[in-house]
Amino acid sequence: MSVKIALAGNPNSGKTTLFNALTGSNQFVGNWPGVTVEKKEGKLKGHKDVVIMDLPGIYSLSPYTLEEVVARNYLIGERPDAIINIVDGTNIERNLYLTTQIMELGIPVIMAVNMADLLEKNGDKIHLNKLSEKLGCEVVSISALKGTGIKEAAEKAVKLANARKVIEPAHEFSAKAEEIISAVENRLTGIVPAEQERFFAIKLLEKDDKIASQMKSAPDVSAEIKEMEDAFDDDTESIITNERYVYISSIIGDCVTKNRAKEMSTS
Ligand code: BGO
Repeated sequence: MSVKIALAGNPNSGKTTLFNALTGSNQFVGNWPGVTVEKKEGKLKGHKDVVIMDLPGIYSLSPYTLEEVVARNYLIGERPDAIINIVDGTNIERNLYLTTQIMELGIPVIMAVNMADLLEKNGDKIHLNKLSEKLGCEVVSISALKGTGIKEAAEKAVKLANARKVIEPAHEFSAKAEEIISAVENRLTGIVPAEQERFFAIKLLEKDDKIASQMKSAPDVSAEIKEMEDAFDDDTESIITNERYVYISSIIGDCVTKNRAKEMSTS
């Protein structure tokens, strides 16, 4: 049986370099249906039955750009067997914003922290075990440019895809936000697969006007939106963005050690 692995990451994270290294000349390039966004897929080198789907480079799974809509429609609609989330290790804080959303999709994820060569040169350290523990997914260090770690990342992704193990996303927002998300999740039982409830609950709370078309039916969550906006005195989209940044800061604080000497000499 063939296995589908999606490659997702921010623009400039090294996604194209990794895709080329993983698939070689075995690539098919076209457009996503109805839009002029490039669609690239290829066979993983040495694995006739593993397809790597290169998603457009995105910063978020929000509905604001064509690329974001294409990427998330694919992830929700086609449900790849696993996702390789490539992040630029030299810019990890910014890249984690997308990661926290990818982790909510209920699809097995492996994180490939790219630019290992630059991190080493800069003397910066990312504590992979801690990061893995915090995020609830496997994390590997790679240099897409030098080719280091990429075989290991791909093999782990194939293993995850074949295991088809559903992952439980970390619930790390503030207690009040989690309480309201959970109330919306309960209303999605039977409407979306259990492992996708968090993703859809958050999108409904964010008043994402394109998400209803991805669901059998969308419950009215205006009462929960009002409860959240009253509790935090802000609009739900800003509240959730803020919750993500607070969560990301706690991850960075625990998992990244910057070379202070280098930072001081360049600031
Ligand atoms: C240029 N290490 C290093 N050092 N660089 C890397 C690595 C890595 O592991 N991986 C990727 N890059 P894309 P998206 C460039 O093109 O794959 C570099 O958008 C340049 N080009 O080589 O394109 C990669 O698909 C001139 O850099 O990313 C590329 O995600 C000067 O990161 C850039 C310097 O990679 C983005 C770099 C004309």
